[in-house]
Amino acid sequence: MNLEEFLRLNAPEDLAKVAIAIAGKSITVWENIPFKSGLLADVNPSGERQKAIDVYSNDEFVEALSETGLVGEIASEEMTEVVTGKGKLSVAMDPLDGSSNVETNNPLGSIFGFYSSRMPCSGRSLLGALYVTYGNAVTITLSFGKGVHRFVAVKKGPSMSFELLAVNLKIPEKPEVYGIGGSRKDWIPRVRDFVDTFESRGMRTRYCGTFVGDYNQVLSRGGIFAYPEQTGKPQGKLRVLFETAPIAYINEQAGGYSTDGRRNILDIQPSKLSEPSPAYIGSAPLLHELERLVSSIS
Ligand code: AFP
Repeated sequence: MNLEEFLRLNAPEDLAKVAIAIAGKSITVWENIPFKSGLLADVNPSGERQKAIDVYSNDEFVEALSETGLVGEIASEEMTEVVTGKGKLSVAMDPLDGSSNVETNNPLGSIFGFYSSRMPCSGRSLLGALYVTYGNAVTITLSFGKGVHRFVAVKKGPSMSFELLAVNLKIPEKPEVYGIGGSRKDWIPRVRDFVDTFESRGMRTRYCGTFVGDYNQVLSRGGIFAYPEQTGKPQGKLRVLFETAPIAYINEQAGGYSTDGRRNILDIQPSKLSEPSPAYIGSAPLLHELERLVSSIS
């Protein structure tokens, strides 16, 4: 079954159309990474001036979303203001997550949250979320409130099709991997102490430096991805609206839990579009334990 067929049966029509538009455009973005990122600085098939890959992917997804006619607001990590349209949906995106990994060919990603309210708003307004990973294959992982499902891009004739890879993904409760961003010396002491217990629990470190690449392996293997509160950087790095709330939504649909250390990430009400927050995301038992520990700071 492909993405279109699956969504026709399992998602509201407007969200299905928007997700299909994103899927199509993700292939264009992926195909253009070597050209638009400067990897092949001399080779630019369209002959246009080299654009930063972030700006390029932002413009491509804005175009795809706008063309659906279903979107009222688009907010992006790459834009200071929302782009408005005539539709009802609000879409927040990180069009190219992990772009500093282009040179090393680590996985990259794109993240989308579909909100029912005007932005900024909390994750409780999410109607669904989707992320693309550009790794050894291009995959889409999504949820529209009825479980988490994954699709993989395959060539079918002259074009690409997203075929169903897995339904109802569940994050294992037993934690196996951990990836923590930022600098260890700057993590707040309670986080550092908690992370120090991981090896003795049989967990192994895994970190690629792209949020969705790192989250993807936590979803498959169980464990935690975090970008913690740090001394001198109490809000961490990742943005609530574009990044952590959409992934927290998917993680919750997969049976996991996500916290900023004190409350569910989905309950954070950002006051501006690009507001960051500390983020700890993963297997429910481990994440509840972390929240108890961090929130007990007097
Ligand atoms: P870039 O898009 O600038 O590469 O940042 C990626 C990111 O926002 C997120 O994808 C990673 O989890 C996080 O940064 C990694 O940050 P550190 O390099 O500070 O660990």
